[in-house]
Amino acid sequence: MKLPQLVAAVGVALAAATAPLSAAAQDIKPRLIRFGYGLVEQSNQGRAVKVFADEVERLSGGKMKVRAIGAAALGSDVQMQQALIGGAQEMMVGSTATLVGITKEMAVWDTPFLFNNAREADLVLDGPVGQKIMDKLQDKGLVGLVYWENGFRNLTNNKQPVQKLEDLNGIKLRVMQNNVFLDSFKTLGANAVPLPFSELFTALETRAVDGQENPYNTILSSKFYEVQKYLTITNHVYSPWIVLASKKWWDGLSKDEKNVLMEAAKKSREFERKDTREEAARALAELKAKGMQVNELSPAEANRMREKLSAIHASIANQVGQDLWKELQAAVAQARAA
Ligand code: TK8
Repeated sequence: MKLPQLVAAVGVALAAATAPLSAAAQDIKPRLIRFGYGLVEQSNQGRAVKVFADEVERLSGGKMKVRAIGAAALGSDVQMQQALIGGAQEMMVGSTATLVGITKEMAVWDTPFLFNNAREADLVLDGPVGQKIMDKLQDKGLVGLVYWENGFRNLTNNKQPVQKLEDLNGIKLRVMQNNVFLDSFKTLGANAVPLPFSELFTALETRAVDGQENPYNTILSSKFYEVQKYLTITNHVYSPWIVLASKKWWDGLSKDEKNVLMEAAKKSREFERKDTREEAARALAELKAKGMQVNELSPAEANRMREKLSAIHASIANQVGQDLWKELQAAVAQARAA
């Protein structure tokens, strides 16, 4: 072989090795994936599900199709989790907080003031501790693919501006269905009521509850500003979302099909976090423009709240086990120093 021929031959071989296997050559069957989520289509959650769906279709050469069903039309987070476990639904995205009844270790993500910023959250969630907790779902019939950002949560209510801890007294506050959230807000003096997200707007509208807490993005996309007057910037906890598959269904997929879903999930995570952060950065101004009265806590009051909430750390550690709790604290410290 002459040198130019050799170069050409090596070039062809390299191209073959690095080109993605064409979808047609892979072990991919026609599949319909019912993917449920709780927020509306025009939300950060809805936009990212769309990215996931498009990516699955593209990577599978159109063989795998995602039917995205938002606005809790397939049920609340908890109902969808059960449908996944039973194999009646293939995929969903929802709060890790609503999984605590299934996998108790998920409670670590509900630790108040665990992360100071999104960078720390990304490092810990995408690192070994995040993976370890995600893997625990498998014993319960669920497969976790990736974490998305729900975001830092802030408080809204319809009674009075919350300027100090005592202002929470007597406020009937909807919380996610999990004991850490329940304990957190009881500790702060609120009358905490667990309710599925799918019932929240109506509960606020009919004044069955006075308030709730969620990231700016959700307060905006779910139009809570229509039924809530006061917003207090608390950033009391960072909530992840998690993309889940039914294990019953997942176990029947080929390696190539699993790869398509994993790749698409990673792509959607990248998109979702960026999109969510961009939206959060402008959402507060929009909520003000919609008429919400916004206040920040004074540093002294923010500290009082923080201190009160540290009282529940011990019970979270007990619930998830001291070893995991220590691992988590070490991972956070490492992320903070990075
Ligand atoms: C959407 C929920 C929501 C969560 C909540 O299904 O329940 O307040 O923040 O994002 O998962």
